[in-house]
Amino acid sequence: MSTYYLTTPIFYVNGSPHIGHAYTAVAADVIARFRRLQGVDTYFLSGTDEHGQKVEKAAAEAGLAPRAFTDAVSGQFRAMLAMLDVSNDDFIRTTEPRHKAGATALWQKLAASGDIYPGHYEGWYAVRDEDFYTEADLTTLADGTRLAPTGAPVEWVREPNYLFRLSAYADRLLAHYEAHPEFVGPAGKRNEMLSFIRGGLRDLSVSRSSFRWGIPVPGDPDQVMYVWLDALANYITALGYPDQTGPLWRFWPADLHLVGKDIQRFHAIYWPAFLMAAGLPVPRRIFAHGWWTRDGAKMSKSLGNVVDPFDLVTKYGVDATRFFLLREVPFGNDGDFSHRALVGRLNTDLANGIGNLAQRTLSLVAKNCEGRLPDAGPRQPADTALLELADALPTVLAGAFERQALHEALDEVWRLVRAADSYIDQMAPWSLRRTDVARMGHVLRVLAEAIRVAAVVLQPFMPASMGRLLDQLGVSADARDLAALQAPLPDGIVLPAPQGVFPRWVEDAGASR
Ligand code: ME8
Repeated sequence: MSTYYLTTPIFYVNGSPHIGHAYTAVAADVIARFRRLQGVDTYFLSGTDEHGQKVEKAAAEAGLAPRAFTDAVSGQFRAMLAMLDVSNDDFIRTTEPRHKAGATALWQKLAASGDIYPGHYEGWYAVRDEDFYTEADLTTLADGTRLAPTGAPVEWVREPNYLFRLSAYADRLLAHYEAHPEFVGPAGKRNEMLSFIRGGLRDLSVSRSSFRWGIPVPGDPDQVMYVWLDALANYITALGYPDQTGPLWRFWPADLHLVGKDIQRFHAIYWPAFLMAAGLPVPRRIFAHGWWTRDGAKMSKSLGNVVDPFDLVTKYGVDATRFFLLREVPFGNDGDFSHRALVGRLNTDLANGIGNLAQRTLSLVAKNCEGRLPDAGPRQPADTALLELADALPTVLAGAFERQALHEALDEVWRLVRAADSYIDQMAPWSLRRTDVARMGHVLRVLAEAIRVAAVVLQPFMPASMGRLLDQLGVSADARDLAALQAPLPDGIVLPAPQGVFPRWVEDAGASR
């Protein structure tokens, strides 16, 4: 059986979860759920990144010991995943003994191969990014403040520490990029990574000695590991590294690291170089999604305009939130969050789209067919056209998922929804009731089959609502994967009374039920 291992980035616990974290997590969840629907043996990892100067500083500002602080904030991320219906198989914390042991083993392996050596670092560092910068990267404000390209303030760091021989891996990285054009996506990001490598890789400082909140460097108690080496290791420590004989190791190398565009370089350059140095296979693909702004402006704590995922779910519901995040923006591009845009999607695509289509069809079945699913009849060309569109959907979506084109997958489903809408209008089963009852039944059956396909393939995006829709279509819980679509719905089954799946959003009243 084929395997599929995918990961979210592990979230920094310096602050509460926001829409960006929800986005990464929901997108990864949709991909994981689609693989499971395909019958693939899937493993989906998320977790929290808890060490480093940024987190230590946030704990101090909160007046808490780092451990108590990270326990609390890590709990918020776990709660966010549960609230969003994210189906991760494991949740790793970098403060757990299993992770510390694995990261220590990775360090020892890199040291033993001669790729980590003692030296010292002198240069600019941005705590907010946990990243090093050169003079050429910086801009200087009128008051003399120096800023990284990300807008993060930098400080001058000068300390003895250990370096990783990144420079020695440039050629191997380039060869890998050459041999695996799919290694980094989207394509623009691949070019960016290639020019970074071609621009020359300098050895990377992989330890810090000016603070204590980290994993101690083996054999040197004055140093802690650089938080990115510590954090990236989570993808293998969660599988049991250094033990390569355990039950989870079959999932390595990862099929997909899903990341935000700001952290692509750590994943697409440093991480594969660490793995090459450790003699391990590198991940198959690293895909970067874009960033969300709010009402056109960058979100920041100081502007007080950060979108809180808990608020979104309370206000709009889990599935409308999940759907909006993936429908609104081509995956890989930046997007803008606004109440208006979300309500637009909720009403147009969900309430008036698939929700209305299902409600119209199922209430006609309830009223005119004694609540029983009608039998399939002889097919007319319009029936065949609609069912062909539906039957092709799983394969078309599989192709889109292969490229993480989640927006394309949704476009395709909505093509079917629109086609089914036109079909019901043209066939007018409400009139057939008076002229040709048998044909009315056949038309409703075609619609039920088409809606079933849409609901099955939409489960990864909106698990709970599509579950309810499949209940109403009489699809048993064990017949909801892609393979089950090969068989038609059973004739004559009694369907439960139809109930609207997506209430329309009415301003001021919220969602009307
Ligand atoms: O980077 N829009 O953690 P993090 C979209 N600990 N995505 C956003 C976003 C926004 N406005 N803001 C943040 C880290 N993200 C590291 C990862 S992995 C070994 C270590 C995304 O909590 C961001 O791009 O700062 C990243 O993918 C994720 O949220 C976690 O960010």
